[in-house]
Amino acid sequence: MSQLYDGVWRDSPPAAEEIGNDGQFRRIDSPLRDWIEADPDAKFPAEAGRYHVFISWTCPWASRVTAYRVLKGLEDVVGLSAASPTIDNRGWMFEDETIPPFETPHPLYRVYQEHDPHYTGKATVPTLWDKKTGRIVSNESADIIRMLGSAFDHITGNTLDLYPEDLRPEIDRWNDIIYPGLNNGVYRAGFAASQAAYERAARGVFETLDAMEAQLARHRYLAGEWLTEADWRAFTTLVRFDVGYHGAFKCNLRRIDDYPALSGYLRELYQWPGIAATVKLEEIKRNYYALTDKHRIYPIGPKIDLSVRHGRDLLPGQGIRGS
Ligand SMILES: N[C@@H](CCC(=O)N[C@@H](CS)C(=O)NCC(=O)O)C(=O)O
Repeated sequence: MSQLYDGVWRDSPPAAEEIGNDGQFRRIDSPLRDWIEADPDAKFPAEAGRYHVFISWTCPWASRVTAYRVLKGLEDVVGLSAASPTIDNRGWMFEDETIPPFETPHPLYRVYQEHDPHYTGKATVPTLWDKKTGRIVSNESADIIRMLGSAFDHITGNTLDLYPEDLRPEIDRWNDIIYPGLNNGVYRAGFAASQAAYERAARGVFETLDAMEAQLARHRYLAGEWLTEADWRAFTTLVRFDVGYHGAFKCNLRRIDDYPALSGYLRELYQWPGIAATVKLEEIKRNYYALTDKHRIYPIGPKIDLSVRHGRDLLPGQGIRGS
């Protein structure tokens, strides 16, 4: 993968840390981890119109952020630029609306160069940018959704709580299962460079889906009766599964559509007000096959209709706390 070396963008083979001798894919930790806070004296205080997020509609990590932007009513508060669907050796490209000081079109790495002219590392979506200081606040989606989840509440008046204090142990427990087993598990299967590494990762994906199915057959949401962060972190991988990971990443023991509870749950989340507009299934499919098919050919199917009735209202559940 290409990346910046001392501020210069270079084509390079995958970083040695990403594919080990054992053929296993290991995701590199996000290096930029600052925080937006409600406190006006914070280093990055929450302010309407100050922050901007660079995303790709195809990326499951960036989609956590686009989902939260909708759920928390932040569309007019935090700006957004969406990359062109596929990534090439320039990295993600922004060819439509973007913001000063960036020219149109510009690659994502320009944002990292602006942040630090000597930056070394990858340029990944989502990237949360502070227009006022010209700095990147964070490029870690797990942190960004926590910030969007509460830091702007006094500005928007939206007090929906996706990480309620009393449910945190249960949410954290599911996040700790779903991140390695599913969110990153599909990537460890798809980017594996040995048969053994692929099989271990792909089998782990289905063990995780089986555990989720067992929970969701009895409970409306992962943490019980309330829809929380754990569900949205699961959602962005589940919604990509049948069109992308099942074929392009060879996670093909079963489809989500084959799981009665998981498929209804996926449809409920997809049908949540505003969420469907953040899911671009055709772009997602093309991007995953562009990553894995040497001719960049993507399949004509599967046919998916996520607008069908989900039937989850038969289980006890109360939506998002605070609604
Ligand atoms: N840990 C990061 C991962 C982000 C990430 O890997 N994004 C991918 C797209 S799905 C990317 O931008 N990759 C570009 C690259 O690896 O050069 C997060 O959750 O925010």
